[in-house]
Amino acid sequence: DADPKLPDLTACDREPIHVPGAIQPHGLLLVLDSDGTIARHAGDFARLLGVEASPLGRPVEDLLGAEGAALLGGTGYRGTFAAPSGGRFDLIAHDGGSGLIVELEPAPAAPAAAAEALAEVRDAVRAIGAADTPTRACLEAARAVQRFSGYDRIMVYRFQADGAGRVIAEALAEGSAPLLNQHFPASDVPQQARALYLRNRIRLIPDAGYTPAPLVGRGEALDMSDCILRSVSPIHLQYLRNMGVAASASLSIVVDDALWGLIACHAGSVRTIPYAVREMCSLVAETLSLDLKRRGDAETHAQVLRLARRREDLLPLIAHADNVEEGLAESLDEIGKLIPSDGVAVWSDGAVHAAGAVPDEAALNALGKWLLGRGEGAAIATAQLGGIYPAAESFAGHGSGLAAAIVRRDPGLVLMWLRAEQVETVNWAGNPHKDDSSPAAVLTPRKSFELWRETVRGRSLPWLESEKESARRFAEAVRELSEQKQVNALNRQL
Ligand code: BLA
Repeated sequence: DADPKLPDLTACDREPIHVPGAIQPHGLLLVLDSDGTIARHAGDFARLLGVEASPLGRPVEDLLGAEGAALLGGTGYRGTFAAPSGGRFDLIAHDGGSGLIVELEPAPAAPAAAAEALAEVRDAVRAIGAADTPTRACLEAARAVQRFSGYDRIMVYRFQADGAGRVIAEALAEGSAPLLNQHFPASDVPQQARALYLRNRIRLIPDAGYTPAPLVGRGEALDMSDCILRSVSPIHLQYLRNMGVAASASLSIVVDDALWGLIACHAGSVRTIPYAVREMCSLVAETLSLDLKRRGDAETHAQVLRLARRREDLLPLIAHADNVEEGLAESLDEIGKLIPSDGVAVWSDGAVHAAGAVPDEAALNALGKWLLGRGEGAAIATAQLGGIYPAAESFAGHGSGLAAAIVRRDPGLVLMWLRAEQVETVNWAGNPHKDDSSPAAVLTPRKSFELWRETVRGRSLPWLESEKESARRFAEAVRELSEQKQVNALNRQL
């Protein structure tokens, strides 16, 4: 049953976050008619622009002055201007369907010179490219974003196939609590938010304690998907406040048109990231995205070769034994290494040989019989064995995932690779939450972790295509060896 203290997680996926009808009040938003009059607006024009009267229906020059109005006439970043009130603003515009959407943000007093900014970005790009592992590349990206933004904790948050996420790299200011290696359930970043983050690749919440400024003026719900000032989900704001986070930003990492992860940034006090600095951070996120794509392709290729080499090294050992059953039993550790797994077992006509983290012998024996009796294909790979083989639920963490291949049916010979439950794997790596003394508020990483635990009960990490392929090929090679040995034995008898 659902925990009544938790928000309705299915409802989270339905919150229409692209039409909040309000902005964050650190900036101003205008929707202009085709003749340049103000059709809708949001924000405190009196405080930020010194304009007391309602902006509705007025020509945009009245508010922005000649210098500001001169920036209109195109989309994207249009530049910075001094408002009649004296304050400087960055102006960003985009086509909002029903009219031009213009966003104004207070501009920094002393922006960095272009040469300096470029040099900093170039250093980051080089460090990402030169990193020796993908995780290290993520760390370099996090460090660069930390230098540029001045935020306290920059995390690279990676999504798994099931939508859950994990912090895989982190750059921390002194005194900030680490969140490295923490896991979070898919519901922490709901569906529609992920879809939006593919389209609009940067979010900024300079003050998680803000009061939304409502959109004024008539019209259909305004789609704010591309607005940097978009007011964010109150549930997420509560989550941030519960974590002690006063300001947050995130950048999308997109690989092969899918949301691979986020660079998530936290600050302990209210803090904005001006437009030019956001652009620097975006370049880092884009560079990391391309770099991960390049590394991913190379890694898949290398993995296929590595698995093939291990198979080739192993087969002569098995060929050398009197029979393949004996050869397999003697090479259990090597067989285990053919595919990343926690345990391995060979079921041979009712006898079991196993190594690593595996269920007990009786359970393995029953599993081998069940595999032979299934009468389906010769290979199977599942990350949730309990879903098709209920007895797996008694394995207690061992063997939540199974990749198996039938070498021969009569007499039966079955190879099994087992993966532990993800929770179990995390426990082995050290539960990152055991020292967490944060208040037991509902929307916190700690509660998230518990939720994640529940969602991955009985599930292992998924099997990659290359891993399934490796299992199939190895079983095939063993079958050939076994047939060869039978032929040889017959020849000797003749
Ligand atoms: C959005 N949730 C987000 C975002 C992140 C997270 C990074 C993107 C918005 C941003 O830039 O701040 C989640 N942030 C995390 C996690 C960590 C972190 C896991 O720092 C870990 C270190 N969130 C919940 C629950 C719901 C929920 C239970 O935890 C719903 C019931 C909703 N999260 C939610 C919504 C958004 C969100 C609706 C979209 C916010 C928006 O863009 O309007």
